[in-house]
Amino acid sequence: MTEVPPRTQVAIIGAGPAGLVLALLLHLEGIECVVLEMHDRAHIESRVRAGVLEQGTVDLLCDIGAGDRLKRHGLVHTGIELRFAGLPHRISFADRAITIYGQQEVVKDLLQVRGEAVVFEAPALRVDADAGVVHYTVDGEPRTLSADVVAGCDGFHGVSRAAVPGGELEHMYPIGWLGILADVAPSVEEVTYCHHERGFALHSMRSPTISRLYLQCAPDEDLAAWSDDRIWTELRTRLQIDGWTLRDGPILERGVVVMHSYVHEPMQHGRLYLAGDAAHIVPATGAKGLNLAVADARVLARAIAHRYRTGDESQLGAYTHARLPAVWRAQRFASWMTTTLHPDGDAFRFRLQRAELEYVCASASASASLAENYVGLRDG
Ligand code: FAS
Ligand code: PHB
Repeated sequence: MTEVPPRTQVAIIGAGPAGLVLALLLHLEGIECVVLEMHDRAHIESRVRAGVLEQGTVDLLCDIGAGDRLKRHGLVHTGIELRFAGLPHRISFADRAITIYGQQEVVKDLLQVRGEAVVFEAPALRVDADAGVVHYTVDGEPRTLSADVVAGCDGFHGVSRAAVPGGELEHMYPIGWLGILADVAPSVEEVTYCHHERGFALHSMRSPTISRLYLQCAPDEDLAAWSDDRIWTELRTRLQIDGWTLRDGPILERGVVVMHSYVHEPMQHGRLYLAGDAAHIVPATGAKGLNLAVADARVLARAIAHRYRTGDESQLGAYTHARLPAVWRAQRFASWMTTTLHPDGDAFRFRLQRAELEYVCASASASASLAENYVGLRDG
């Protein structure tokens, strides 16, 4: 978008999955919106993040016309693997599935369909939630954008959350993930979570030729201390089972993320509504972050459309109430996955984790519960 109007119906801060899905849903309802994104297009299309899409997320992206490439290239999985004590254990999703498809591909697809609503390199500086005004800059020039509704979809490090007074519920895990994207065919069929004496490891993928792998490390791990050899050796050691080999290859991208749980209550104030990581962070072990962001956008879009169709603001008023149960369900599951799969050096807790994993793999109801939470509860 070149010329930014001083006023619109809905101002959206952030062109991540939450902001872009909201923009497209509002467009399909004939509601005007402007998306302010601080980075340029190339940056947000190259950012490696999530990779696991729940069926509800896939269905929504397809329904709004951003699912063609996802349907062609997404890897549909009907289970995951848990590995511990040198043995593999498959958790079946029965008649349900997840789809492996890179978050940056989702962002590319959404920009393909609704990129014209986005103003790039337009960082928001401050939000006046009562007045519905966003203060931002373009080429360093201060500007304002007024709107009936402001959607704060600017992630955990954005400016929107600061404009919503309320409670910050948080838990920092003493756990980091050293993640790599590698130019090598995956060595596993399905996403594989591994509990090992030396620490957690995860083997995921992005395509039949690109692998995504993670190693448990310290939250402040020094990436420079990890040569490619050391990374592959540690992955091989932790993931090893008989009759299986981990293929290695050139590392395309690497980074360290901290395992963190966070919920901002309420998720709204005045004309400002928070969606996605701006309102909540779940540790990536549960693969829920992207899916929660898209589900927030769906509920917020429905409430905004109802307001414009009927003049009734009650659904907007109940937005936080509508979203928090799903947010806490995801927090519960992601916290369970994180505390069960990451050894912390304590021998007793390690045996408890093993007993938990053995129970889940031996009990039909426990593994069904894991599967149900992993693929996403039907009313996510
Ligand atoms: P995002 O952070 O994606 O988008 C926010 C946007 O706002 C960004 O484009 C940012 O540039 C912009 N912005 C920020 N401040 C701004 C300002 N002041 N003005 C204008 N724009 C501003 N989730 C999963 O479900 N599965 C996974 O496998 C998974 N892996 C992850 C791996 C990593 C390394 C990380 C960091 C996260 C991972 N997540 C995963 C979680 C992740 O996917 C987030 O939940 C998801 O990006 C949330 O989407 P949004 O809320 O749209 O926020
Ligand atoms: C990923 O593919 O990046 C991925 C998969 C599962 C997770 C987290 C990340 O739990």
